[in-house]
Amino acid sequence: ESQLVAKRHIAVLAFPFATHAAPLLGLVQRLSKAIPDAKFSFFSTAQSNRSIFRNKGDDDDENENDNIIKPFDVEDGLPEDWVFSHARPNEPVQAFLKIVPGNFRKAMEVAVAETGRRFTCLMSDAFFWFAGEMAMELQVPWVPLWTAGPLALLVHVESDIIRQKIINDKRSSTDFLPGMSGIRPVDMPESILRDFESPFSIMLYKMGLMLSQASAVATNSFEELDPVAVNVLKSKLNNYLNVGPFAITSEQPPPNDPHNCLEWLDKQSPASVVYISFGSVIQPPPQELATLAETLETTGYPFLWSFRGNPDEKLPKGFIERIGEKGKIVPWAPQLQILGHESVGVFLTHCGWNSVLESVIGGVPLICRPFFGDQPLNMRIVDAVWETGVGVDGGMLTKDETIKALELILCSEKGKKMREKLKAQKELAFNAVKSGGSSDENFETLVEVVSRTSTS
Ligand code: U2F
Repeated sequence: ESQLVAKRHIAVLAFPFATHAAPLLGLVQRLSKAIPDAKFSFFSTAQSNRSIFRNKGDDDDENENDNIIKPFDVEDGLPEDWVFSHARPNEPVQAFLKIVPGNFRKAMEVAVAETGRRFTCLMSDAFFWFAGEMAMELQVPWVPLWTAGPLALLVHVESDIIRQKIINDKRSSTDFLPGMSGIRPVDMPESILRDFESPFSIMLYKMGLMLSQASAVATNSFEELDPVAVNVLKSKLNNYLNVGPFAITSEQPPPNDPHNCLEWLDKQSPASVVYISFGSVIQPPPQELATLAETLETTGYPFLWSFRGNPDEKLPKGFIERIGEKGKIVPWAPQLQILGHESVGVFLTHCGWNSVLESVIGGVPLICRPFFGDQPLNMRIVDAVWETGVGVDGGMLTKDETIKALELILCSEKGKKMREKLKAQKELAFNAVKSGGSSDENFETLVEVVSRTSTS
């Protein structure tokens, strides 16, 4: 046993849906370079592991890394003959949450047996509050990664008081909380004020309670982006560490551009193109897709659309033919490089946190059409606090509202101002990741916590 103790072995428990596992793996790759004697066992579903480990690239360096970061598949909880249905998109998440943490425990035993090393640290997606309990049992540090922004995290940490003041005392904003002035009930994730009972909401609630037990909480952001929320969280959590933005701290694989989006962008004028993406999972309802298509056709702005599902079936008849070279619709796009391309003038987004950060790095103003979770909050910060985009309140995009937002960003002085503000944020981001910057120093602390062993 004593022989096993000293060797670092870090378990990493990933949430295998949306853009969660890939940023966690990116962080683990950075850590593995900083802690060369550690082994990392990375636990996710077979499907998730296949997709994120394949995207890692395959030069020699990476192969060497494979011995150090080893993927282990955990059960996904779905019947063998299961097929995805757009009518029940949440099925995989629901099935998965039913079998945690047992599926993780099983795979973790395999990893310990295979490596001959017991775990010295437990990293996880912050969603997994039970990883905090597992770490306590093992008497090792728990280091969760929160993949969204600081304000969204603060909301979960404060969910009891928010529920009490807004639901019981009928307060109309969260001004009573430091770091949260100007946030309205409509901006809150549904799990806080409405949907209390779903397994997902319960998980988020328990996460909010458990995070104070973590040895460190990492976040994909940088302190200067939302200093007020960051400071409140620093006072509530041990080692609250903003170590991003990951888009510029992690090595990015070369752009994967089979549909030649970047070549198409080269042919467009500067700051003229509308880039549209609602992230990795969301498909707006049919009526809204039709309205958006009509709006693009009427206004005539060139557009690049990363489209989930089959556009021939989902978009109005004849739209694709009529648009011709004016628009490009692809199943997946190299978003980071697209947002960094000078032809892109505006990003119509669902406000997923990764997209919001990537728009800062690219300096592209946003039109925000949030759907769920942290997205309405992200919209509120972009629109009302940073003033780097336009929010769409009340759900669906209407034609008038979209035209107005496009004109404002693409053709008015206000749009120019937004770009200037984004330029300043971008500079702060690059300063944060430089040697001696806030994210760089926070990463050093993270390395220290993750490397702790019970003998050190
Ligand atoms: C969940 O977000 P999503 O995965 O739906 O969306 P984002 O956080 O915006 O991340 C999407 C990522 O996928 C990339 C894009 C982002 O890094 O660059 N991408 C791409 O490369 N090409 C494409 O055509 C489309 C996307 C959740 F829904 C959000 O509410 C959370 O904020 C988020 C983080 O926790 O996770």
